[in-house]
Amino acid sequence: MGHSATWFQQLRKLSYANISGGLIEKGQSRVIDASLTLIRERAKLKGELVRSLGGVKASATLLGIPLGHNSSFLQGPAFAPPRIREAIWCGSTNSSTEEGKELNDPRVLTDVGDVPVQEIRDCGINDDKLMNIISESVKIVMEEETLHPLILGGDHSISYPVVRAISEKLGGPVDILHLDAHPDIYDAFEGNKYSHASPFARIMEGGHARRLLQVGLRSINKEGREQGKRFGVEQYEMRTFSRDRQMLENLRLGQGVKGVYISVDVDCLDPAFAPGVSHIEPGGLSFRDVLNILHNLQADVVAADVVEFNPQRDTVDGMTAMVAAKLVRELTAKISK
Ligand SMILES: [Mn+2]
Repeated sequence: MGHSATWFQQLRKLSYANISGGLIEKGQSRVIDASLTLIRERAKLKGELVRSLGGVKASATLLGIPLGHNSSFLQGPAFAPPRIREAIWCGSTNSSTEEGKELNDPRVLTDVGDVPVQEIRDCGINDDKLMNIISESVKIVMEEETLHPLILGGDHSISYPVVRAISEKLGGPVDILHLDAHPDIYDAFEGNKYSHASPFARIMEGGHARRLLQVGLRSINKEGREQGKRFGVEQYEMRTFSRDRQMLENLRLGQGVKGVYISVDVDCLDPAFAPGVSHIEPGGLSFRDVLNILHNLQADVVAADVVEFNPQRDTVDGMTAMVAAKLVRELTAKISK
């Protein structure tokens, strides 16, 4: 990333020298078109494959968004998608989900690759545009009606353009189940409205969610609680989890809206279960707590994300990669129909 910053500085110097803005913009749009074209063609192919196999309403479709620069602390989540894919298909376990869905069946799980975030940024494209490209990529996947996005983050900033795309494409708000140590609802963080600490402020302002349930919270300050009240967020903190458990393990969501979106920040888990995250916050959920919440959730889950896995902080045997991969596997079971 230091490399692209340097390259962009060079580009700017050059553009001050003699290159017209128009020339650079034209080049940027060609790169954007190429990026979207690859996702579109892969989505078409996977959509055709799933249709030809028949009998499917929804296949979970992996779309990686290797973006880490909106993190306030470490940027490692940019490197997560390939590590998660590797762990999903790792030979140490079989390809069946806990409730018996077969992941190697494309009617259950398919993949359209990554949004080439670094390549796009390397061309000097700013975050306003990048967020639109992410939204556009999600909508392209959804053009194939049987393909339902399952997003591999990336830091949590990606949830805003993803949820925006989903609610725009479906034509109304969704309910969101958000598992996280943090509410990520700052109006802006260190001046960045796209910060990974702010996506849910953008989502709620935009009217993209009706209900937002936050579960696993244990690092929340005055602004986090005030913003929560302001947007009518249902915030469940770890300090009262033993009291809330029964209810949270029997949720029913999404009636009267376009569906349910699940956003899982890996740091919702206690660091004993998932050490490979940027913000280590003790006192979190167990992996089984999370699975109980997901398995028992009654909802039409239309899409989901798994974010904030930081491979640069993982153990040498990639334990958190396996944790993130199992979250993806069990979310696949939830999405596919
Ligand atoms: Mn978090």
